[in-house]
Amino acid sequence: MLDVRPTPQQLAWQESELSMFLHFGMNTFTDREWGTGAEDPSQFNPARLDARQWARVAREAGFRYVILTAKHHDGFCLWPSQYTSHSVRNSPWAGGKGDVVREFVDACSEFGLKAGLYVSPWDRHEPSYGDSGAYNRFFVNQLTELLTNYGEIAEVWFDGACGEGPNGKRQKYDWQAFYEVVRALQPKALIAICGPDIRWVGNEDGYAAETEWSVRAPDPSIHGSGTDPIWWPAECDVSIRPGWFWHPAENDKIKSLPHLVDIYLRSVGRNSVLLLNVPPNRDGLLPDPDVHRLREFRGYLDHAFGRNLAEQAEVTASCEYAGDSVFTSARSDFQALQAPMNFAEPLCIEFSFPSPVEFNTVVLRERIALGQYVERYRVEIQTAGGWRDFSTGTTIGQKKIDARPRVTSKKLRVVIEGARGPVRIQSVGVYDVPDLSDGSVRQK
Ligand code: FUL
Repeated sequence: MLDVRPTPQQLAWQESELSMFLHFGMNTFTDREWGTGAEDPSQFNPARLDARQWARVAREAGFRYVILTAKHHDGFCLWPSQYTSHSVRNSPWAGGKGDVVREFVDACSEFGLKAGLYVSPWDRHEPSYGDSGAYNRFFVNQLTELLTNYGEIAEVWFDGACGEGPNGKRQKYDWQAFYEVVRALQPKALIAICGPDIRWVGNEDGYAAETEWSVRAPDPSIHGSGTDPIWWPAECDVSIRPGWFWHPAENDKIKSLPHLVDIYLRSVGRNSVLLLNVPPNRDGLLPDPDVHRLREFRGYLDHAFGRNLAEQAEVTASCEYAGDSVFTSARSDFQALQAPMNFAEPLCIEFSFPSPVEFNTVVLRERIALGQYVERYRVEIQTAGGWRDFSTGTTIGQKKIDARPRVTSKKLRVVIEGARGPVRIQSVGVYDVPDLSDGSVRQK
């Protein structure tokens, strides 16, 4: 039997569901997505920069982790790194005395958010780039600054992009050295994407796959020589705008509420964390239209998932409960409902409502602190002609959301038909989620 479990940091991160990405830097001022590294630091001047506004907006919209691009591919550093002149120190902003990373981490801690940093190994400014040993030392030095001087950093996000060096040579990154410095200086930090703790979902549209395991085979280039399965959960990154950085021409191209909700359902609702990018503008502020959309998004989620209809139901299950307290305060929230391991009978949890209920969405959760096991399930409703499928699926994990056409039924059952080990269902949610086109969605 597989017994692979998340670390406490991975678990907290998966349960948080939503992370915010902040792409901000030289590109914000030059209207580019990838700077060349030849930009003049004097171009960086966010007149009204307010990291507290970023944090307030993130907090109010329900995000728990926020990740700032401390250095993007152009090599411009949002902190006054002592290893390069290509930084805020040589910009007019705050008279060259400013430090965006400092303002960012302070604002995160004030608003109870976990701070993460994106640090691009690809550096188009640094002359040593392409001279592998020298550049790897330079990068470790920069990481050391970031992981020593700013208090707790919860996530380090390594992008895999690796461009051509100025001398025509290709840089070979020393990933193991990068991981070692993170582990030594911030042992609790999650290392994401080109990292051992959080896996890139494989696209930049914000969509996970229907089947999404947090238990995976290790990647030798990241995890070394071991072959045993590891806990390596997925993150879905996507921008609220077409680009990652702010561009004036994209102010009216913000993703619609239905689009964002679809992304939520196909990321958070498929056992992944959604990392949504919201780029600050040239003032150094999150723009009004984006902030407005985030408020709509939060308002919709609160409204849609505010009332779990399963709580009114009588619940029976075909298996033993581990522990004597079956239900917590919410009747649909099970503490370790455990199925027999051999699946002589499938695990079945049945809900009987006092009268027929209308719903269109079912939310299943496994108790992933103890592992991820379900590999096939079926949600059924009772009709005059007998039981019929509401939805069928494969993996559940931290959260699986099945949104389907609205049905009316007096009974619903969740049947776990296949699993890799002991199944622990954390909770079942039954919701009647407002249709986004019918005008029933209101802002908070
Ligand atoms: C990519 C980068 O090249 C993009 O500019 C952006 O930062 C995205 C999140 O990762 O690989």
